[in-house]
Amino acid sequence: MRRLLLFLFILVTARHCYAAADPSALINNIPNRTTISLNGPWHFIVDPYETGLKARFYTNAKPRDKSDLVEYDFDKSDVLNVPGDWNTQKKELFFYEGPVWYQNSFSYHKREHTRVFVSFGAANYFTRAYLNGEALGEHEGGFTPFNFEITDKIHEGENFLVVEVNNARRRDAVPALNTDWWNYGGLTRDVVLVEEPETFIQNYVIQLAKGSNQELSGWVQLDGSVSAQQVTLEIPEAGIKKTVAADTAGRAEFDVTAPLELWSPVHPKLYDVTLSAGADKVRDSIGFRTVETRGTQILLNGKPIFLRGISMHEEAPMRGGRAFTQQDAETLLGWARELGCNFVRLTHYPHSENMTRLADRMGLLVWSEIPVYWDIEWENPATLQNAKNQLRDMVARDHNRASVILWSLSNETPVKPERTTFLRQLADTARQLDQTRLITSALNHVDEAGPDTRILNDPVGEYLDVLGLNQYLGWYWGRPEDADRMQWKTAQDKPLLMSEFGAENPYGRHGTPDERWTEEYQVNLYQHQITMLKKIPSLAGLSPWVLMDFHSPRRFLPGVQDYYNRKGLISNQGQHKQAFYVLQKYYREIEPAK
Ligand code: GCB
Repeated sequence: MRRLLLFLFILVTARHCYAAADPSALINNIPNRTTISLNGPWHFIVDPYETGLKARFYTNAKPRDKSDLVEYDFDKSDVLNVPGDWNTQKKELFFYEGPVWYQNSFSYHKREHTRVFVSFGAANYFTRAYLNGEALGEHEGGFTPFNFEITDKIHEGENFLVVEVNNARRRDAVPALNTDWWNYGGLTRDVVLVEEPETFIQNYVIQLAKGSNQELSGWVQLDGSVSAQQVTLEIPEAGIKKTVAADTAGRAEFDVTAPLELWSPVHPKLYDVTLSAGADKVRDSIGFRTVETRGTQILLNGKPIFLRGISMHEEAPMRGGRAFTQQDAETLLGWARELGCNFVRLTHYPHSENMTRLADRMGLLVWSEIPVYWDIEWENPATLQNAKNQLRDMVARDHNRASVILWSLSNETPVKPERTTFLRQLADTARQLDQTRLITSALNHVDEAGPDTRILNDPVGEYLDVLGLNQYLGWYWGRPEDADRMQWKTAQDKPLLMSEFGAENPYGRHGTPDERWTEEYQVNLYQHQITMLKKIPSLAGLSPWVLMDFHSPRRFLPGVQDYYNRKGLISNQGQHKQAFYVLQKYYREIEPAK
């Protein structure tokens, strides 16, 4: 409770002067908690001039009498569906960037000895939340979950939440002003009330200890006044039942040894895990596996694994807009499976928890990334703190997912000392938060060493376990055929993932292999890239760009792009382009026999 109050205090008082990294206040594993959904239609007011704060929209005022002046009325305002971005729900909001105020009334029946929180799966980008006119707090970052305690503010009977969500781009934000994806605004993931006992399990990690395939090691963090209590871990199928005492800060640590069936893409074994402490009990489905590197190899459960991957945005197949449903996750990851993947790169920000949980069940390995994208304010301490917070909460949500093997710190950031210092600090933070996963970044700083040799040479590689390389040979430079002769080296002797390459064309647009914007060009490029990739000794996998066409504000070509980046192997309507089958064939060839 004290930690939560401290966190809220910092959020409320200091949007731009964060203190040192605070522990995450996140309640994890929301899908398995006692929750009441607040999803559904919410009234909204578009507020381009930010009038709402001064006009105190959060009070949801009504005129007291017929002479009273109130210049807004949520009840008479239109509705948006939550979850969902506003851009694809209302035509007139497609290009809108700025504040939108949401309001939702709900009734609640109070229960004794129960604490109540409101949890947001994500809201893009900056959020201020109020319950019954009282401020709950603020949150920055468009893709990480957050929660506020409302125990003392929630009323018996009728209540109203007002939430301002502002997706205005800012120079000091993460990401900053420029991205190649649509800036979908809004309450883009589930909003729920969470009910917890007075002292409850706020978060926990139960994973294999680094370097061991039998020893489970982890911690449980309690929140509440009776912090020093017993915590029991049960994994019945593995014969594990262990009780340990939490310390006065509510932290309990576990070390248990048991023979375990290890999780892997070919055997995505999940165990039912239960944690109990006093009146609280939390269940989860957790897989156990090890991941490490040896020289230029990635080892899963001690054995080298080649990552047959694909990059993807969190964009909804068919209907468009931000993806959030279980069906969206099933379609996207189902396509990855059809392609022959054992790995997905979830770019360029943490995707919804549906995705990582489904990846756990399907046996897909995951690269999960924070939106430190292109150029941001490397020298701004608030920007660094913001990136750290997003990293912290990405980890806090998904540190029990066996599928997640890579935390990515950034994508295509320009090489300069202040950026390298920034990323080094993020790498340190990632290692403090999680010693069991690998750290990576998608890099693109390449030196020429002769006409046909390129060296990935980025000082940030020193701080990573795995090097990601985005290279657009045959699209942004050179011709697809140049790939046949190209040799790739890396400044650091570490596993290399070709994290992006690709070519752009709408589904069904045909021409010769040298004609840009055609399926044939994309096929040609994939064929030559694959020839090249096969010759890179340190290659540990690839995740070409990209699974499905996605909306981008930087792609203008009429009749070809129409505000879509069309580098998808699948169109946004689900049509498979010919290059899909080129990559599928390669993946089938290299898939080890089961
Ligand atoms: C990149 C970026 C990705 C872009 C892609 C492109 O290098 O990482 O976000 O969408 O190139 O299509 O240019």
